[in-house]
Amino acid sequence: PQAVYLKDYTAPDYRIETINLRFDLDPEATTVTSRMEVRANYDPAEGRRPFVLNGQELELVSVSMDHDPVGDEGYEISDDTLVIPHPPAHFHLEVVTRINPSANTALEGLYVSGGNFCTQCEAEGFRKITYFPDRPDVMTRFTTTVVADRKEYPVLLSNGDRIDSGELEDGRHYVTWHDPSLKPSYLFALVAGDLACIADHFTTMSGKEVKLELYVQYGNEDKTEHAMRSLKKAMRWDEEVYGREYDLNTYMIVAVDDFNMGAMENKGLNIFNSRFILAKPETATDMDFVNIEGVIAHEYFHNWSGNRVTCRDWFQLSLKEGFTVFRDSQFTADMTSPAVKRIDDVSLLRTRQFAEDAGPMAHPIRPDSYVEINNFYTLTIYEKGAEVVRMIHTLLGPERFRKGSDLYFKRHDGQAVTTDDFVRAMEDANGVDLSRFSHWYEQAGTPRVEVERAYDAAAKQYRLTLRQSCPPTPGQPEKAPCQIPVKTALLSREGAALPLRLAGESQAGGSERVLVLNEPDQTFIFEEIPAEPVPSLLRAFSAPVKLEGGYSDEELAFLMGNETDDFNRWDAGQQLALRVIVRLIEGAPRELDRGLSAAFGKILADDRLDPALVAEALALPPEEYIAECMDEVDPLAIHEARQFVRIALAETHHEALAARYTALADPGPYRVEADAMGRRRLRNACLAYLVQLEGESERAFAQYEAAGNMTDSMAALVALVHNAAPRYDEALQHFYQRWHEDPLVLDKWFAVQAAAPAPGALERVRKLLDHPDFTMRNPNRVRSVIGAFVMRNPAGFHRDLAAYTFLADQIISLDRLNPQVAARMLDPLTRWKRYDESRRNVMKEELERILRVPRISSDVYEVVSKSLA
Ligand code: HT7
Ligand code: ZN
Repeated sequence: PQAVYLKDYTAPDYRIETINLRFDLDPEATTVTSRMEVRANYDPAEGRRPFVLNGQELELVSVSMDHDPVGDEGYEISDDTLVIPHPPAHFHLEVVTRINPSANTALEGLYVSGGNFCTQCEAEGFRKITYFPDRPDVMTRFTTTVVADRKEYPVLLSNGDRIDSGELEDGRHYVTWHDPSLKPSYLFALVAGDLACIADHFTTMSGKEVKLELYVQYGNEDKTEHAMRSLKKAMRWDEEVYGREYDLNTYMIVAVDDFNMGAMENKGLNIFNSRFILAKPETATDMDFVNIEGVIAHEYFHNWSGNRVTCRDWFQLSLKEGFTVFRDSQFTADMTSPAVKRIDDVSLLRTRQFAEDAGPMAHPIRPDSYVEINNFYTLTIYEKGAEVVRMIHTLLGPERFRKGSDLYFKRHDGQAVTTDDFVRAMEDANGVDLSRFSHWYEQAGTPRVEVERAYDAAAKQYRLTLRQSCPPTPGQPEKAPCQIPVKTALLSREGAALPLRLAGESQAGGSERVLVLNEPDQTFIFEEIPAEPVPSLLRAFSAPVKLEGGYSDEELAFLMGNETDDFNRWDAGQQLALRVIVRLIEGAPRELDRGLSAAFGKILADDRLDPALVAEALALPPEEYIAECMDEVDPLAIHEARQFVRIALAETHHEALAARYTALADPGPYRVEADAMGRRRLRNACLAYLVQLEGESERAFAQYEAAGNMTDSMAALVALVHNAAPRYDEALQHFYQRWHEDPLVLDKWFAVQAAAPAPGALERVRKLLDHPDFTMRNPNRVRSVIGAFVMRNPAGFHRDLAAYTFLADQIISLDRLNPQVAARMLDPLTRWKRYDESRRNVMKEELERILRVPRISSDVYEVVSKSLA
């Protein structure tokens, strides 16, 4: 496989003015007729250039140009292109191809899911449907006719407006769609099937009526209310916060069971993994409800950040994904709790994105090269990309950021642009210079910021020296300093945020400042500080960096009790707990740290605090985050030390945990509102501690039996299964009997078992793979068993070296069916250098074995070869 480089980008040689597509649908042999009007995008006087169309796994039936058939001598065909060597400057081209959607197990292009046809074209799936210059800067207007058997496929959908429909012979019918917007091929979509439609409507800010249609399999209609409500909330929010209005007459969403990722923002016809649509209290947890709202919003927001303004090439992926994740995180913060949302986002970033940035696949948010673009839908592109947009927001403030986004959308509407264009719009709208910011786009790796503090009592001066560095990453041995906004306050020993006056300023300006670090090191001097303060740094995690604040345990305890920034208060607790666990791993005596225990007790008892935040504060850092902070990772030692602290906290605070658990019982009807969810979250956090104690498992079993919603039911089941508590098997069996016909709930049943850390995990997972309900063809099921085991169960997975061989075997089998999902499962093996010698050797051998497999996909090849380099 060959790498593609950003430096080789050139504008397309041909524009497609219009495309007319006709699909004669048949599961085994679908015929696709494509008619394009094509025009040279270069000066034809300089000589003719070949017209190159991408195509993969297509059976070519015929080619005609300007209505005349073209014989084999008139074109060149390879495994992935069709080339017309000397076309005129303007012509019409008809290409007829045949494809087999039911054999498409990779779920890219046109495939069959649950008996229905659907498409997935991002990033390069359109080339598996027909020959086309399949790149995001070739934008055109699509008219699509879908023809299929009326009985089997009564619903025929594509992008835009329905402009024609009718009956054909042999029981077939057709619908023609015209999309008035200019769009790249990756936003094309088609759906055909027998689906229930839930209809609603939305009046936009200018008074336009938009039809909203949600398509699901019959029987699931009662699980769509939350998705529809979320869509309307997202549409309103985007009008209010970004001034963005929906442009088409209809917004359609289709839920499918077999989907490689979460959802896809196809213009006017989103296709979703059913996991991010279907929910009712009996089948979905609070987390599912919140995620559904977030994903619906994310895809909706893409209508502007992604569709109306799209990416010039796939190196610019973070242009749409980073910005859209930032927008959806603002939305979720507004709909739920800003502090909880920030904590959840930063936890994800620090546990998973930081690891990616320190591993063999590390890449900048605007990569320089890739072998397989599907491997670049990463936490770096999405989450770090969103953090970079957030830093621009922090530097400019909300009003100036909005001016920048208005200019960006106005200037580039209908265009395919770059991340530089985004930053330039922010600069031009506000007359600021963000040129130092470009390193965030160009450099991989997580910067470190070290803090040195000094207080001069005589001069009443406080000096903060911030020193930045960034470790080398593959292909980038040296790093330039980044522009890092460090939101800062100084807290007096009484806990008050002091007024801040920097040296050179005539008067104090507020009690919180964004210090902008541009150089390798910089000193900030604060005047008139009456006594040595405790600095509150990087508030709300104002930059995606590793901060080394040099805090003592006492200072961390002080911050836990006195910080006014919710995120930093939570983080002080995490840092203290992390330190305690690391000391235990390093051999400290097995005693519960008194400071940590006291802080835990204080937070648990404080019923004035938001219960959701209390639940966050009681949680110990995840094992993956602890691993991130260690030089050599010993997953079992991490698990044991963390378990020791969990059990000791439960024993010490048994009564308080039980009292809080009882007091939080919710007698009212189930509500999906932030306050009710927060109460359930805290109650279930208490249960998770309690169930570890002798005699407490009955409490979890009783909750399991009494639960009237999936949140409580699942929390009890996890508590029982992950502690191998008495009667856990009974609960599992009951759960299976009750839910085995609901695929999304059955995924939870598989996942809870695959993520159980107790010895014997590998054998249990092998059995799960033999279960009649397991299938490699459904990505959700693969993620719920293999994914949960290898990515959410570090102790279970790393206990037995044979698990590495097991994972390699699964990847090899899965790669034949679905390379995209197979490549994602490789993640834990790519970290082989972080472990002790015996683990390292076996992981490396398994990676080498994968590489020797004949005809391995480019997806798996890229990840394995980079991790062995
Ligand atoms: N933009 C979408 C990405 C996506 C995707 C990418 C590769 C293969 C399959 C895929 N399904 C969806 C989703 C999003 O970020 O909104
Ligand atoms: Zn997205």
